Amino acid sequence: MTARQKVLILGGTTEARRLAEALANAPEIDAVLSYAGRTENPLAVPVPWRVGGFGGVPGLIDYLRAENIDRVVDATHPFAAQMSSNAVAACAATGVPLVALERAPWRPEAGDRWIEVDTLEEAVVAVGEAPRRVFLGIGRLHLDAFVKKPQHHYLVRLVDAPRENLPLPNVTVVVARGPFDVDGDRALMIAHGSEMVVSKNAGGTAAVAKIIAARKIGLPVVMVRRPKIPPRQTVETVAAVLAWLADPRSHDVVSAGAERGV
Ligand code: 3Y8
Ligand code: NAP
Repeated sequence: MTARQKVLILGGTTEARRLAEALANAPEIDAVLSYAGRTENPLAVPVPWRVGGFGGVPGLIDYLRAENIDRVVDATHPFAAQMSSNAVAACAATGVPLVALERAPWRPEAGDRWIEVDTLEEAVVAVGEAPRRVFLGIGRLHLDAFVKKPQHHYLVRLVDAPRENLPLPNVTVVVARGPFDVDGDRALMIAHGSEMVVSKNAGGTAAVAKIIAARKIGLPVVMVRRPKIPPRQTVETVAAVLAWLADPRSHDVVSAGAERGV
């Protein structure tokens, strides 16, 4: 009879929600899912959830100890690099085993016209100088990067309606929460005369529609590569997380990781 395990899921993605759904009925596990509080009404999940930052690495260490967390699953988005980095540091400091649930990046396929860049600042340059109609599928948090290119018309998709005017003079806002579908994104881009798409390489299925739609229409895509994240054990499926949670040896993954010097 193994003791009950308390599992912290760092969430905010489709995979995190699916993991929460899988753990809701797991007999030996008490899961809690954590949101940053970026959106007004995060989707409910069938396990207890919390909203808001922890207060950096020290705050996360305090939370892990105060809540007697036995395992951490980092199921955040590949661009949530600060959260993921904090999780590596806090789990190393407390000895709490950590695994990341992360989807593979998208790779260009036949017919794709990708312009790959390392940062959003490089994406702004890649859009070019001649006025264009650009679909910005990158959310709200990094729109400011495009203020220096007011000559373009931007189609911007947000999870929540903006509370104040966006900093872009020529902008059309679409309020929608994914997952998205190819026909819907294709129709959206055609309706707005989009000539280019800007996207993060999120991977997974819920945001890929705009990439496939751009391929079908023949639009170029400025694709932002993922930020670097410190090394940690990573899996790509909910099933692999369940196997990791069930494996008593993964209790010492932190020490094993330390031995390997990762
Ligand atoms: C708050 C939780 C689920 C999770 C759904 C996934 C899929 C749909 C696609 C486009 C791209 C974008 C954005 C996107 C997608 C899923 C997933 C994903 C991209 C929610 C959610 C939270 C967030 C935060 C939000 C960011 C923004 C990014 C919009 C919930 C809906 C662009 C990323 O307005 C804001 O402040 C939005 C902020 C971080 C990126 C940015 O920089 O603006 N996600 N998105 C999480 C929290 O508080 O911890 O509200 O329910 C989750 C999802 N968004 O349950 O199925 O798994 O990736 N999210 C990107 O990929 O580029 C939209 O429009 O094509
Ligand atoms: P980030 O830049 O890596 O994190 C910034 C700070 O936000 C973190 O240091 C932490 O604050 C807090 N935070 C982030 N994720 C959190 C979580 N799940 N629970 C509690 N606090 C969290 O993160 P981000 O890119 O803004 O992403 C925020 C959330 O949106 C995450 O849940 C992520 O999974 C989700 N999301 C992001 C994207 C994206 O494109 N970035 C896409 C889809 C979903 P403290 O230091 O105070 O702990």
